[in-house]
Amino acid sequence: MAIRPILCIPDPVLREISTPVDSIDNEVRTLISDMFETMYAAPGIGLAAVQVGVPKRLLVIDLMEPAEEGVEPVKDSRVFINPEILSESNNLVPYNEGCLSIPEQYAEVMRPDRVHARWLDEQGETQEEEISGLLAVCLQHEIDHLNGVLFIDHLSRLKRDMVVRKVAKLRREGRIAA
Ligand code: GNR
Ligand code: NI
Repeated sequence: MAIRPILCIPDPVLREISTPVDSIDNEVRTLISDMFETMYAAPGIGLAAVQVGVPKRLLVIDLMEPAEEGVEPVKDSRVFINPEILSESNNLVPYNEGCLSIPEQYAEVMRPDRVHARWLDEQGETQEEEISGLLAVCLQHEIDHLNGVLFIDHLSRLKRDMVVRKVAKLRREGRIAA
């Protein structure tokens, strides 16, 4: 197990279209466990493989609440391989999103509140589920990553440019890696 470095904007790899996982071999299994370790350390609630520089259609999610005093958080780790959105609701809801690849920036994004999704689990079994709530927000955010899309792409040009400039400033000031 290893924590892998997370790519940040404007790294062009984040704009690549990830390719389907064709077999769940040991390399993919190692990648999955490294992604969980990287996500928990960050900490974050989701991570797409492309964020650690591997443009494969694979993402992990754990909505686990941050640890409260004296209470062990319950892990609820989920793996989505080659995920597809089969249909989505017409009802858009706002959520204040952040992204580990866009450090310290948050903005409200509108997305469908429910999606019908299909994917392969870690065992290669097909799963299909109606997903809502924070899981729906996070899954759509992660699937966007597989298509080279970032949450800032859902904002107005003005708001997006502000975020991009703030991250550039953080980097110039040495407050984020590279
Ligand atoms: O940790 C994360 N939090 C989050 C909050 C609101 C909407 C989406 C997310 S995903 C993000 C981790 C990340 O960047 N995944 O790609
Ligand atoms: Ni993200």
